[in-house]
Amino acid sequence: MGVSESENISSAAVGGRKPRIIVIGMGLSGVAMGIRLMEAGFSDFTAYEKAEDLGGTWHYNFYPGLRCDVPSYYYQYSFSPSTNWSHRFCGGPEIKQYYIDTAKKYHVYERIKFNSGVKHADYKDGQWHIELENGDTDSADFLIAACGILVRPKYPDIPGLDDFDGKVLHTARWEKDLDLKDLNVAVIGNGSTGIQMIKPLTDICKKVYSFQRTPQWIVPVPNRKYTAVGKKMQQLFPPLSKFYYYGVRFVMERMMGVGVIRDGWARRNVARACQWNLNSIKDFALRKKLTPDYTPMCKRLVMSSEFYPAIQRPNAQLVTEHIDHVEAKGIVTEDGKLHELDVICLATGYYAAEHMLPMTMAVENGPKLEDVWKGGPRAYRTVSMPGFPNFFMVMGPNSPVGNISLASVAETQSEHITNFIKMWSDGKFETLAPKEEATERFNKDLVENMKDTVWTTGCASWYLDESGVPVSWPWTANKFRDDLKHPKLYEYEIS
Ligand code: N01
Repeated sequence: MGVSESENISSAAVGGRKPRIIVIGMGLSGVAMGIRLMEAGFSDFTAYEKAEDLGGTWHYNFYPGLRCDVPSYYYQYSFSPSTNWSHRFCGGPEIKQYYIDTAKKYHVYERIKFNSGVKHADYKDGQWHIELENGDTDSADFLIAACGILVRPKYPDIPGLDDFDGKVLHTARWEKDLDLKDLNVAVIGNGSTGIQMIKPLTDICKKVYSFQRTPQWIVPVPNRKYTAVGKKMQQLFPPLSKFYYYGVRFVMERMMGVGVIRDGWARRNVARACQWNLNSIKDFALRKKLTPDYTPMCKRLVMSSEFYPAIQRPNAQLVTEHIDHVEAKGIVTEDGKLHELDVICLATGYYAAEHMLPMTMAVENGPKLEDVWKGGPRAYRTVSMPGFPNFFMVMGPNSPVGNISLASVAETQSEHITNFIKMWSDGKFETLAPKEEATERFNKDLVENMKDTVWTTGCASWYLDESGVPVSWPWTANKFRDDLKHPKLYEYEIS
């Protein structure tokens, strides 16, 4: 992509009307959106970010062992590959720094207002008007929500949690400089987060208890360190890093991307790798406790070569008895046993279906967000909503969150949105929103196609909404890119 690194050059690319644009959220989705806007020459935008820095997930999370479970070469923008990744799966701070550096490189960073949570958005008199939590207001021709998915931490409803004498904290609300050395620590939850924490905690804690409600399938993926020579080669031959990007993308999309949407060799191979990994546990009783009774990838597949060795360390204990309650000294399981603790870590996940909430939205003489999403979030092709003119989402409902890298998803959606804004700039429309019947058709089709996906094969996971329908994409990555590249204009209300 030819994004100019100079604002003046990119501005020159625009010939028509100059839109005013508001972007909400500056995680990897918002940054991708900002870059695409800059590329198109739409530099009159402000990005509002409620945190004090950019990064979204990678800003809020800094628990021990935090790493991306997608290879870093694929968890970056295709147009701005890093030649400096330290590992195959890099840690949180390194990923956050990549997005900060990229936002700065493309002059997005200076358009961000931090500590600026948006409370409400109104569409009135042909414009979007927003109100911030601090009372400030702003208006624009286009409103783009890039508010993220795994944002709102889920706190478990465990009796007595407030009575605990020690510290209780959610992994997404970690404390800087928290010292867990020589302490007795519990991790409740064994999704990607809980499992990542066990090895680093066993390195320093006196005792680590992993409270498991449901076992997870775990695929082993050694986290290779990249050599200085390899990095130098990429710096000397920049096409090499693009080659790595597309190579990893090809493998991930053919393997995981296809495996989740239909049965076949990809799903079977992932299952074999998981079973082989599980068989590495020699203690039969422990292996049994760690054996899931559902198809691999039904829940988000956990990638780790460290968990099984770590949970077999002398200072680690897997607890499969269900938690009964918490009291001052620790956690009491249903067998009446008290596990004495200093710290309880809640790796209990997120409210994944709460896109944009708690922000409210309303259109004059039109819909309110809370009404249209009463039965769960719903969109047209993941990016727009009927009745909400000139409004778009990056990582909106049913984005392919379980299929492909979110960086790639954000790129595709940002480009789609920018193309519409270009049309506005060229005077091709004043307002645009998808038709209700097209949105209904899309969602019906989506639900129908979910039947073949692994997410509906019989497990509970954050992919499922309240009615049990996965909030992901039931088709291939190529179809996603193709659909968003070729919008069907007849499916939109255009004025
Ligand atoms: O959350 P989860 P997560 N009592 O919802 C358990 C991404 N991520 O934070 O399975 C006891 O997957 C719950 O048990 P069960 C990644 O996409 C990415 O781990 O419902 N246990 C489960 O074990 C991931 O999928 C990276 O029976 C309770 C766990 O808590 C997503 O974030 C790194 C409980 C929740 O698992 C979410 O992962 C980390 C209760 N009351 C995460 N309530 C990257 O590398 C819940 N649980 C990008």
